[in-house]
Amino acid sequence: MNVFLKILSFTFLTDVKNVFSVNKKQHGEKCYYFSVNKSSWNESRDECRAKEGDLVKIDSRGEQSFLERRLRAVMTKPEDKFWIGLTDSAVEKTWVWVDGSPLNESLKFWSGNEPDNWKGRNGEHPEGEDCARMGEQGGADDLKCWFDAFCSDPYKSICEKAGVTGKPKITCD
Ligand SMILES: [Ca+2]
Ligand SMILES: [Ca+2]
Repeated sequence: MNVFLKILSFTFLTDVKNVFSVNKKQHGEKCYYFSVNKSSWNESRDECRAKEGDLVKIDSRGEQSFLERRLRAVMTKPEDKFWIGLTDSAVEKTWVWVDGSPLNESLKFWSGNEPDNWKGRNGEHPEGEDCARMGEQGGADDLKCWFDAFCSDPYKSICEKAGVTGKPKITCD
């Protein structure tokens, strides 16, 4: 219960002078930007890096819980899911985060039968699904709301960057 209360007490920053503040949320020492631009996974990543961040890497159950809850509030329909910084495009079935670290087996939140590396209804995507997106508008069972998808498809995305430690609290520049 304490964990839940902490997650619910995040700060909403309303400084409109920089781009991370418009749609950003602060959790722990990280800042998040929920981009409403729809683009491929690679383009989404470029967009995050242009903001001096990267696609989000999920390091804890608390972080997954925070993001899952936040997405419920911003998703406009069931398929309105968001790219995260996880891909198996280099080696099929080997999922790695954007910082190069492997997916921790005890910290994965795939939905149902995902990842299924679907190749399309008529096999029109022989490369399969190699990028991860997340979100369940109605809430996810046990936080499990990751789905692999075609990297070239346009979706919204979650960028993350480190907060700036200062007094009295961490801010998102
Ligand atoms: Ca795959
Ligand atoms: Ca899939």
